[in-house]
Amino acid sequence: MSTSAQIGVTGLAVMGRNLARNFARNGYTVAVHNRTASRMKALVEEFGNEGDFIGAETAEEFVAALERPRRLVIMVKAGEPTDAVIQEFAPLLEPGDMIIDGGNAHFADTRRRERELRERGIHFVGTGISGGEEGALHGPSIMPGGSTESYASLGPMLEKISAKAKDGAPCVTHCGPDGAGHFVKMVHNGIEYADMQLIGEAYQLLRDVAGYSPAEIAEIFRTWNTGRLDSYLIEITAEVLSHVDAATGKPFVDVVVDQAEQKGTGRWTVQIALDLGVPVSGIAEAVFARSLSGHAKLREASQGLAGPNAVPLGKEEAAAFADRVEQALYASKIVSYTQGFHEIAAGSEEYGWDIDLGAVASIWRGGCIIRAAFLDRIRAAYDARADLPSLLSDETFAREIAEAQDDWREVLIAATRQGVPTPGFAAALAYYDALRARRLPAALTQGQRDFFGAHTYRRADREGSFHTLWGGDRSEVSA
Ligand code: NBP
Repeated sequence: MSTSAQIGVTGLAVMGRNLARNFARNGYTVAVHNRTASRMKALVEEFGNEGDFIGAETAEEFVAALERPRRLVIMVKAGEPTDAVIQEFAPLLEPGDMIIDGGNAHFADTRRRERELRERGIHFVGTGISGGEEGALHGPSIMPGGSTESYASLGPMLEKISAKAKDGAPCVTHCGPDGAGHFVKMVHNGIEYADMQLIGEAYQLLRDVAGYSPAEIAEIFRTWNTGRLDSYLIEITAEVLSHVDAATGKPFVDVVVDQAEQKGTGRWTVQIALDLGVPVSGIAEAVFARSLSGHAKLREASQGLAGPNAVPLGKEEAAAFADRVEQALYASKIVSYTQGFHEIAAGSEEYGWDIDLGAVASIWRGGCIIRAAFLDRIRAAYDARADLPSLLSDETFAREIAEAQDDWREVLIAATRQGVPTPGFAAALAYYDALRARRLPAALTQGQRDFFGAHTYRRADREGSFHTLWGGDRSEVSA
C-alpha cells in the first residue's frame, strides 16, 4: 500500500465523494474510504481518471495510505456516526495527526471532541462546509476551527479546493480554536433561513398584494438580482418561480406542498442565541415560520378564521409597490445579518475564539448558499472598523436603511391591511425601532418585576439598586 496520500476522506456519500474528487482534481493524492466499501469502489471506478485516488477497504489500510502528519477528513452523518468514526480511527493515529470533521456538527460536540483528542496529541479540526454537493465538488465556502498549527498544515490545501470570491480570494479562513468553525457554519445556516424567509415574504406580497403571477415575480427577482440584492438565493428564486410543472402546466410553486422542512442548524442558531442572550428575532421568525407551515392540522382547523377583505392593487400601484418591497427586503436583510454577526461576536467572546468578522463576511462571498454581492459591503464595514458594535452602526448601512425605512413601513402596513403574514419583515423592523428607541418599556417591566417579586431596579438618575415598598407606603429603599 502506498503511503503517499496527502489527504484522506472517509464517508463517501454525496458530500464526501465530491470533496474527495475536488482534492484529487486539484492535484492531491487522496485516500478514500467508506464504511460500506462499495461506495469507495464506485468512486474509484467512476472518477478514478480525475486524479490520484488510493482506495482503502479497511480503516488500517486507509490510515497506512496517508503521509505524516496524517490529514483525515470525516464526511459522515453528524452526531453518533461521527463519534463512531473517531473511535475507530483515533487509536490508529499518532500525535500530530489531524482529524477534520467536515460534517454539520453542533459546535459543542466539536469542542468536546477537540478536547478529548487534544489529550492524545491529535488535532481535531471541526470544519463548516457550505455549498451542498455542487460546492463540495467545484469549491465550497470552508469554515475551519481547530488549532493554529493544524491550519498551517491544512490551510493551503483548503484554500486550493475552496470557492474563490470575485476578487479571487479563497473562501476559507481559520475561524478560531476548537468549535469556532462549526459555530460560524451554524450561524451561516441561521442567516440562510432568514434570507429564505424574507425572500418568501417578498414573493407572497408581490403575489397577494400586488397581484403578480409567479412568472412575473420571477422577472422582478431577475431584475433585483442585477442590483444590490445580487445573490445566489435571489437567482435560484427566479429559477424556481419561472419553472412550470410538466404534469399540470401550472407554476411549479403552486403544485408543491407548502410545508417547509428543516434539518436543525437554524434551530440551533436560535437555541444558542437564547443561551447567549443575543436577539436574533429575524432568524427565530424564519425557524418558527417553517414550523408553523408544517402544522397541517392546525392550519386546516384555522381556515375559517376571519381576515380582511383583500383587494389586489391596480397595475400602476403594483409596480410602485414592488419597488417598495425591494427596499423592505433589503432593509430586513441588513437586520438579519446584523443579528447573525452579533451572535458570532457573542460566541467568540464567550468561548475566547477571537473570530475576525470581516474575514467571515469575506469567505461567505463565494461557494456558500448565502453568497451575495452584499457581503463585500459587510467586509468593508468591518475592515473600516473591526470593533463595529453592530452592522447598523456602519454609516453606509445606516444611510441605506434610512432611505428604505418609509417604504419598509408602508410595505408592512399594506401586509397588515391585506392579511399577508410577514413575520420576518416585521421582526426586522421591530428590532430596528427597538435599537434606536430612546426609551423602551423595559422600564415598566422592571417596575412590574419589583412589584410582584421584589426583584429591584436601577434608576436612570443615580447609582445603585432599589426596591419600592409596593405593599406599604410605597417609599423607596436601597437594595
Ligand atoms: P450523510 O449525512 O447522508 O451520511 C452518509 C455517510 O455517513 C455514508 O458515508 C455512511 O456510510 C456514513 N455513516 C453513517 Br450514516 N453511519 C456511520 C457509522 N456509524 N460509521 C461510519 N460511517 C457511517 O452524507 P452527506 O449528505 O454526504 O453529508 C455528509 C456530512 O456533510 C453530514 O454531516 C452533513 O450534515 C454534512 N453536509 C451536508 C451537506 C449537503 O448538502 N448534503 C452540506 C454541508 C454539509 P455508509 O455508506 O456505510 O452507510
